[in-house]
Amino acid sequence: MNQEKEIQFQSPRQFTGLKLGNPATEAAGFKAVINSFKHVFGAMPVTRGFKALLKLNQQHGIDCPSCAWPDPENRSKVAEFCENGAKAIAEEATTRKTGPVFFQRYSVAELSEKSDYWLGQQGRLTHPMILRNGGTHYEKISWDEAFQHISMELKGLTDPNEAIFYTSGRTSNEAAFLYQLFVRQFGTNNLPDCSNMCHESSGSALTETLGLGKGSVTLEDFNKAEVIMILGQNPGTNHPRMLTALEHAKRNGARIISVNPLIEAGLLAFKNPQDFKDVALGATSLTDIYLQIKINQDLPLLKCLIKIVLEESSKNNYKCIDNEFINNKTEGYSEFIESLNEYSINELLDQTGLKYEQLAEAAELLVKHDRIIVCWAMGLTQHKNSVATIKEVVNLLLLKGSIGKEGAGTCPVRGHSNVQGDRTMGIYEKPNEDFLKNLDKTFDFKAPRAHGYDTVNAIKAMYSQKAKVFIGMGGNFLSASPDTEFTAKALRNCDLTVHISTKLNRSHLVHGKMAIILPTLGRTDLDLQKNNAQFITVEDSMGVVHISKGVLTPPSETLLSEPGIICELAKATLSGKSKVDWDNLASDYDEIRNMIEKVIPGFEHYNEKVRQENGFFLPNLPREGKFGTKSGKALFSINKLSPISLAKDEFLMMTVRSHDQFNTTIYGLDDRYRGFYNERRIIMMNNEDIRSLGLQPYQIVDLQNDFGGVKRTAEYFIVVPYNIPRQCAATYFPEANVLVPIDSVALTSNTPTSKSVIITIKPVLEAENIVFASVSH
Ligand SMILES: Nc1nc2c(c(=O)[nH]1)N[C@H]1C(S)=C(S)[C@@H](COP(=O)(O)OP(=O)(O)OC[C@H]3O[C@@H](n4cnc5c(=O)[nH]c(N)nc54)[C@H](O)[C@@H]3O)O[C@H]1N2
Ligand SMILES: Nc1nc2c(c(=O)[nH]1)N[C@H]1C(S)=C(S)[C@@H](COP(=O)(O)OP(=O)(O)OC[C@H]3O[C@@H](n4cnc5c(=O)[nH]c(N)nc54)[C@H](O)[C@@H]3O)O[C@H]1N2
Ligand SMILES: [Mo]
Repeated sequence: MNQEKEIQFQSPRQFTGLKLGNPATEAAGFKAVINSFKHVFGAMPVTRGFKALLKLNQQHGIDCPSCAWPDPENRSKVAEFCENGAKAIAEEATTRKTGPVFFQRYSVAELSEKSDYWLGQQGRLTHPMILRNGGTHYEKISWDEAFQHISMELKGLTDPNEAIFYTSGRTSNEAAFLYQLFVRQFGTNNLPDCSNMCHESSGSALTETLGLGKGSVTLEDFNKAEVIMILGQNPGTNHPRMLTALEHAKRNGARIISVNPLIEAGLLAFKNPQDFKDVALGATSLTDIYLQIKINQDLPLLKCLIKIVLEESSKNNYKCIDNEFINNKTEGYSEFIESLNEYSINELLDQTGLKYEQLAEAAELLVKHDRIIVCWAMGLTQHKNSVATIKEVVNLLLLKGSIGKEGAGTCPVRGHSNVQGDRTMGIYEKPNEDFLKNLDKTFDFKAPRAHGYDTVNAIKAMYSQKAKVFIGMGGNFLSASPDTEFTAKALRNCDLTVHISTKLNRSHLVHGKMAIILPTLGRTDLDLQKNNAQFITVEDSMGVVHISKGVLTPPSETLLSEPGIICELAKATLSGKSKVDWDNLASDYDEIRNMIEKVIPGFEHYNEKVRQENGFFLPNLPREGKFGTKSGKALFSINKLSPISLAKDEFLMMTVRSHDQFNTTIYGLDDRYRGFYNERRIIMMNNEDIRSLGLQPYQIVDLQNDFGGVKRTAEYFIVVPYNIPRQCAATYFPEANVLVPIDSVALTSNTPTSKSVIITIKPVLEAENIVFASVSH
């Protein structure tokens, strides 16, 4: 057999044939519609495809499993989805399958040699599969056997803290609540989740300053905003339905300031394929002021803007800052103002790479208006000083009194469709005492109090063999995590790795001594329990809880739902020790929601309220201009600059998403808006940098770094000239994750610094000759 083959931790380091186009200057339009249909109908029969698309984001229909952008109340009855939502549907609702025969055909090592794209294209998982200790192939087992294996391993641990229970943000409120209940009854708070790698910095910064780790705006605020700032976010690709909100805002007179090292098409203009005006008259232009900043210089930029605003307002008796708000609702203002004296405008400006005039223009908008929304995503959260940067966003808004009033506030744009809900349900390694007390009382047990591992600490615990069992509720832990080689070794140290998944991914192939795959229903699948169709609920980026109900025939009758799997696991593992009626919960999700209502504030009359037309809003104090901090005031904070100094040959690299992927799921090989086709192993560089390094466009290079005494290399990338500031570079995630050091994390939030990776670039030579990639136009 194939025992001697090695398991590959990454997609093959081979080129697929780069084709070059031009970067787009607007997003969506008919190309997006055509692409949607191409993906959906390429993966399933036409009737199935239409059935899914017509239910997507409709009231009580399927909540799109792509991003967490909220649904408008007056939604389109036929097409309330975007190109990338359609791709997510194609990916999940595909009629292709990876059943037991597929796993007989390929050994695990052989599968690991395939690309991430290929793995995803093989289709839905249909049966529980086991890879036995020393085995080469996954084999089919029964559900009962699978649960027995897992529970035996869990019960055999000397300490419950030797097990890790990861969650990806697609898990429903119901499944998340049951999962954390099971895990805490088992005896640990080891509940890391994808949020640790995502918006954790936002949560940390907002909780500290405003007392709630969530954004304050609603969709309605976009219609009333005067200024919208968008930092570190690429909505054209990652939150396309946000463009409709921006379009409406523009029509109502809002001005948009975008801050990004790349000129992203979706920030420039939007051609709404559903809007008659756009189709007839052309795209709506979005950004008014584009600040093409250097990577991770948002903190100096914000300080600079604040200083200019203060300077301007000193000329008119400080009328353009909100003195009443500052006096009544905030703390720490004078210390904050004083701390700004440490920096001069020129010095701050210098770090951003921008010109004074550009900033002055942006500052003028901030001086004149106070209905200001600030949106941000991964470009702000995945740096060492991310929490400081986001706290500075809060400073700016507090100065203007722009929190808790119409058309204004914080808008961290969440990623996974229920990542915010999962945290609300208690998927958190550092749960608060009130939540635990409610759990204890409701379920008559004592939940563990010691904090558990977050994602980075979970990887380290597995690496050092302090943790021995890994269970993943969705996600692709290996490929999403930093430092691929390190994480792979960590997973391979485990006695058991288990994945509850819809699709095959690399985390199934880089496994512990024993590995189990538990296939589950996805969002689009009809979920029948005791012949009754169930729905699940999710919380969007703005704190609206609503229903999602699958309608499609599942890929196999064997599949269990996520709540079903958790209940069986809990019964097998906790045996007589749990007083929870797991069977009752799994057979009727209303029962789960009744329990959630007892434990978590804001869910009173859950079953009733969620059945209302548009679901319901969770309580949000900052939205009402109130703050859940100790003093009840919003806090100004002092955020020191901590500039990264680069050597002459070093670059600051950000790892970003292409237009054709959902995190580690690769839908295709194009990045249409940026003008790259059929290739992912590229590094975007400034032309001047290419020249000064003595490199040439389209030559092949290795990317390297040396952090904490460990040398890391990402092999075979094609140098492509691109419009990006000097000494900045961009590659795609997950190909470049090998370079993100496990110890390089954001202060406080412990989020890997996936957007601030220091690298050097080394030409690949053959017989001392430069090697070029073949490129076509
Ligand atoms: N189709 C699709 N949708 C998705 C996802 C997906 O992969 N595909 N992923 C989902 C998830 S989990 C998430 S978290 C979100 C991610 O959504 P985004 O945060 O939009 O995703 P990224 O590609 O990581 O893009 C980061 C953006 O920040 C910019 N940037 C990088 N560094 C800096 C910086 O230092 N400063 C500034 N100002 N900008 C910077 C980059 O140029 C890029 O435009 O999208 C969600 N939606
Ligand atoms: N370098 C770098 N690394 C990053 C990032 C970055 O920008 N740069 N971004 C980070 C961010 S923001 C995030 S959120 C993480 C994402 O990390 P994860 O959430 O762990 O990764 P995904 O790729 O979203 O997970 C995809 C897998 O989820 C499974 N799945 C899909 N739908 C379902 C479902 O309904 N139920 C179940 N049980 N399983 C399902 C499928 O098997 C699929 O293969 O990655 C992080 N890693
Ligand atoms: Mo994310």
